Amino acid sequence: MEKRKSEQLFNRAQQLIPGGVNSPVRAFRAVGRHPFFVERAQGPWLIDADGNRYLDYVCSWGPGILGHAHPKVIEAVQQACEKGLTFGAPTAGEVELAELIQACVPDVELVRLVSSGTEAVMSAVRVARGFTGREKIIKFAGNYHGHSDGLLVKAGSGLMTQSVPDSAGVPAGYAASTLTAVYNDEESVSRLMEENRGQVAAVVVEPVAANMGVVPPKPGFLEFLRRITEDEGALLIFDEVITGFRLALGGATEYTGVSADLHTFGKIVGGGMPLAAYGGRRDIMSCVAPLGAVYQAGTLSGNPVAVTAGITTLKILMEDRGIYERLDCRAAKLAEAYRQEGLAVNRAGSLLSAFFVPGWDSADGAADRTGRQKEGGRSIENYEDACGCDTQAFAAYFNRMLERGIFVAPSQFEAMFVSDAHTDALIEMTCEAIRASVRQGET
Ligand code: HOZ
Repeated sequence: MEKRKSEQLFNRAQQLIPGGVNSPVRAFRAVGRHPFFVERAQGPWLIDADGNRYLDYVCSWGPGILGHAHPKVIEAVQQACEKGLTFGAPTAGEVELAELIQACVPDVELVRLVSSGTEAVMSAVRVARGFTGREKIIKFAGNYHGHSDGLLVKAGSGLMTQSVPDSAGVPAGYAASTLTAVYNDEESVSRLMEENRGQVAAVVVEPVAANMGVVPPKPGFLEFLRRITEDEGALLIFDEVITGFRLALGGATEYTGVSADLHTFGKIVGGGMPLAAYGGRRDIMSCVAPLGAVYQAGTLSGNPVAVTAGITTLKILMEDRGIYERLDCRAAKLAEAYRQEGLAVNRAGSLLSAFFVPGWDSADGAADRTGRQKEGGRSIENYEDACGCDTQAFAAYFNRMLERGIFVAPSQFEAMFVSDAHTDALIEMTCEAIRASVRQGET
C-alpha cells in the first residue's frame, strides 16, 4: 500500500496541528500507525492522497447514511452555495428543516439549529437547568456527549481510546455538578437520585450508546429512566447525535418506543455538513432566548448550505422507508460474520461493534435490545465491560482489515456504521475480510 503522500502530509500537519489532526481519534494512535489523508469519497469508498481505495465503515462517524457525495445532496448544496454561504438572518430552509425534524420526531415541538453535536447537548443541558432551576445532571460512564466542560466526565469516544477518564482543563466545580451512573444499571441511577433529591435537572443518555463501542439499552432500562425522571421532577435528554435518523426515521424514540423531554441531533441531520439541533417539549424549549431566559446563539446557526444538505438527506430518507430495513439486514450479516468468528457483537440497526473480549466464549451472548444474550452468558453492557477489551487485538485486526482495503473506526470504542451505499455484494466482501482478518489473528 503506497503511503508516501499521506506520510508527507502527516509530517507537515504535525508541525502545526496538535497531533496532526483536528479530532483525536483520527490520529490512529490506538492502532499504532499514521492516518491516511483523504482526497475524495464516493458512495461507500474513500480514496486517499496516494490513490488507495477503502471501503468505508466510519462514514464520517455517522452522517454518511446514504454513502458519500450522494448526487442529490451534492446538487442541492451546489445550488445553495450559488445563493450565498451565510447570511446571519433567517431563511425559508430553516423553517423547512424544523418542520421535517418535527415530522420525523413528533416529540420535538420546538427546535433550535446549531452547528455541532457538542453545542446541541451543551445547550440542551443548559435549557434543562434553566427550566428546572436545578444544577446537577446525571450522565453515564462511557456515554459521550461532545466536549463541553461539564460533559467530559467519564466520557466515551476519544477519551476511552486514550484511556483518560476525564479531561484536564475542566474546572472541578463544573465536574462536580455532573454525577456519573453505570449504563444499564437502574440501581446506580436510583442511588444518585436519592442522594441528590431535588437537585437533578436532567438525566442525559445515549439511548443506544455508541461511544464505548455500541451498547444497546437492556430491555426496560430507558423505560426506567423515563419513569424515574418523571417521579423526581428531572428531565430526560436523549442524546441522539448518533442515533437520530439512523436507528429509524424517528430515531431512538421510534426504535425503542420511549419518549424524552429533549432530544439532540447531529451528524445525519446536517447531511454531512456542520449542523446539529436540539429540541423537545414546547414548554421547556420556550425557555430559550428570545422567548425565555436561557441564552444560546450562533453566527453560523442554521447555515443555509448546511440546512440544504440536511433537508435533502432527510427527504431522501423519508421517501425511501425501505432504507432502514436494508440497513438492518446488511448490518445483521456483518454482525453474524463477527459472531461466527467467536467475537462478542452488539448491534442496534445499522450500528454495530465487535468486541475483542479476552476469554470470550461463543456460548456467551452479546446484547441486543431484545435481550438476546444467553441465560447466564456474558455481554458488553457498560463502560467497565467495554474497558475489559483487548485493545491490542483490536489494533491488529484493524490493521489487517485496512490492508484488505476496509476502513473500520480506528478504536475499539467507536461504532461501525453501515450506509445505503454498502451493497449486498460489498457486505459479502466485508464478511470475507472479517473471517480472514480474525482468523489471521489466531494463527
Ligand atoms: N468523537 C467522534 C467519534 N465519536 C470523532 C469525530 C471525528 O474524529 O471526526
